[in-house]
Amino acid sequence: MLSLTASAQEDYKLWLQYRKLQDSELIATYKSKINGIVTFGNSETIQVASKELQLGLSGMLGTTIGVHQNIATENTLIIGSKSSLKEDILKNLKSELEQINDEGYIIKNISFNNKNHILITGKTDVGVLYGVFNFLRLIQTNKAIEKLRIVDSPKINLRILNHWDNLNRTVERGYAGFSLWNWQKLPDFIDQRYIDYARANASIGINGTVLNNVNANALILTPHYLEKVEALANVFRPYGIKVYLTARFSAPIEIGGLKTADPYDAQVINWWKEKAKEIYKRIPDFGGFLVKANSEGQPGPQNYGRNHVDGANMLADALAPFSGIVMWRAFVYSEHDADDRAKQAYNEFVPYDGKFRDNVIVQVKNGAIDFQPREPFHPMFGAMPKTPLMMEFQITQEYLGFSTHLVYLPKLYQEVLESDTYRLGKGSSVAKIIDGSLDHHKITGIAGVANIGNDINWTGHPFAQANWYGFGRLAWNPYLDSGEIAEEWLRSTFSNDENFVYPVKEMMLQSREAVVNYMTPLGLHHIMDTGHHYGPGPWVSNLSRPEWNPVYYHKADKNGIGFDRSKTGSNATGQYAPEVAKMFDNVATCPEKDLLWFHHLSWDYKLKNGQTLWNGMALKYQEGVDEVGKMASTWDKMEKHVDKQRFNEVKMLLNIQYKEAQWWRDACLLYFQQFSGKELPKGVEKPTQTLDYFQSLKFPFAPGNN
Ligand code: GCV
Repeated sequence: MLSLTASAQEDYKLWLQYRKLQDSELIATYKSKINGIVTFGNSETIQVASKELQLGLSGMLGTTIGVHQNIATENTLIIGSKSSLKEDILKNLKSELEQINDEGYIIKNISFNNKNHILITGKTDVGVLYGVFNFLRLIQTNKAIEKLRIVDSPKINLRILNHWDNLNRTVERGYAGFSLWNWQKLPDFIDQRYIDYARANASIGINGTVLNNVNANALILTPHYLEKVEALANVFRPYGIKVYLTARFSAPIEIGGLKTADPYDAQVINWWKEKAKEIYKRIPDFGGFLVKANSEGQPGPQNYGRNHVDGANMLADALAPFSGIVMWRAFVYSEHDADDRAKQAYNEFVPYDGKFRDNVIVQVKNGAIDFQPREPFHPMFGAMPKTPLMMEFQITQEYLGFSTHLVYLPKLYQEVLESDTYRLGKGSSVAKIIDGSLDHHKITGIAGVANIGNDINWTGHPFAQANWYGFGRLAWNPYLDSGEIAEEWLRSTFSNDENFVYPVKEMMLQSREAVVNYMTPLGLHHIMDTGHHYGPGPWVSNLSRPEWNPVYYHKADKNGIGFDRSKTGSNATGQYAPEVAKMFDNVATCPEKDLLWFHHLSWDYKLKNGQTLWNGMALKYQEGVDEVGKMASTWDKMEKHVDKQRFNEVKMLLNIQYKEAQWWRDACLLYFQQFSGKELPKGVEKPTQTLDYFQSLKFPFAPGNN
């Protein structure tokens, strides 16, 4: 019979391990500061906050930390929001309270009636909950709690996970098992997972979840499913998490019995209004709709000769009376448009700037193609000042080795967020666009395509948990450093031992560049195998849509390799601000990491290090393989710091990653060598197999590919 080992349960606990601290002196110090918990207010949110504190503190300090009825005792931890706290406690907090927004929090050592306490407060109970999780993180990461004055608020309003979960529980691009949502057992059966999911999300500040796939099924909007959605919304509410759904644009036909879904049709308009009413009756704080329309075969307003604005605004009007929002995706490209795919979303959306309703936010992927290991930032971020733009990152690793490869994604997120759009001159970073600080938008948002499934460890790879965690932390504050986030995560998830934390943090930070190097160095992109996107497939050229074929992207021939997007090519560079366009246009100033994204260059082109393009590219592939080798040897030294199960899991996965990095190197170099006609340079290992062998590999049941 299958039984869960203790360490498998550790996997399940994510970064909320709360295991007893190693350092007994530290425990004694913490204990001396925290005798008990005193709560003000009795909302469900305050109750879960108090429960979490009891669980966390008792676990980490190895003794029961209980709830006290009042603050007579010395050294309590006081939690409660502004509206429930005593006036004499509040009176010294004026300036801190002015600095936070509704979800913000304050953690402060205070003295009350001549006794010392730690206060966690905010303007709302959810703010308090965020403060509680932050306080627990201080203990988890062994920080001092003597002179606390933490005043913090999220910089982005909508911090949302997008689940690409289908109603049959398969997950599009999901590599961690089936969907968490057990639709058949809902609404009456509430899986403990739903609660733990909410705890984990709240602990990193995520405040929304889109439950179902953007390739949507209209049935989610029928009463049968809405009842189940309502049950989930009830579970998530105390944790500050709102539920959103994807809306299939043709739902009025499919489940409404109408003949059309034309956004100008009065019956259609009315159908959506009634649908919104019905949803809000069940879920008064329903967040709104996420829509993929006229993209990859999904229905949309263009089916009726209307445009994105018509479609989005119609839905926005239906939701507006209830304060709901529409997240309208800009991931569009068409097989009928001969222009460079990278330009199409911009071409289609930028003319609509300023035309969307106030409760519409346009959701834009981080790059103009599709969640590649590296893409320059999407030009739309610098081009629609009158429209709130929401970032869409992918947390699940569709193009980055599924849940088999260790790739620490916050490094990628940070690179994008820091990119300068130059929209208002130097210093107009993508982060400033999406947090609204540059254009003062009312709604601001960031979405991450979830990497979560019903695997015991949630994310398939123990280190993929860090990507969920890091997404949440950057959603809260897009200016955080990915290295600091990695450190926090390691300390909370595994150990505070610095002999573990520092080398493993280094390994995580290196992992993103490693995957770029062994898959798509120097700006190459979208050369993954067809459909499932697992493994290399630079040779694929037989798909019905040209822009689905890797050959469309690398354009390798005997003269060279790369996509000319400069002004002499597709002029995608022209979609950026002049300063940025100029930098990308000129091969001498274009960062080498983006070289072949923007330029088609001869095999003999000289790189900055003096190598020819062919040699430099081959060496990059080798570097990627070597980096994975180093990651594996770093991990091998960590055995004494990690429980057996997680140690072995990661070890096995790194071994697979090493083999697959070699596979990538060999398959790509053998394929491109046909065009370059050149030998592999010294330092690049001999291929492990022939090109024919690599081309013969098929993966008919690769996960995530519906
Ligand atoms: C949900 C890519 C993925 C699709 C995904 C699409 C999207 O094309 O391969 O699985 O569909 O992006 O983001 O809509």
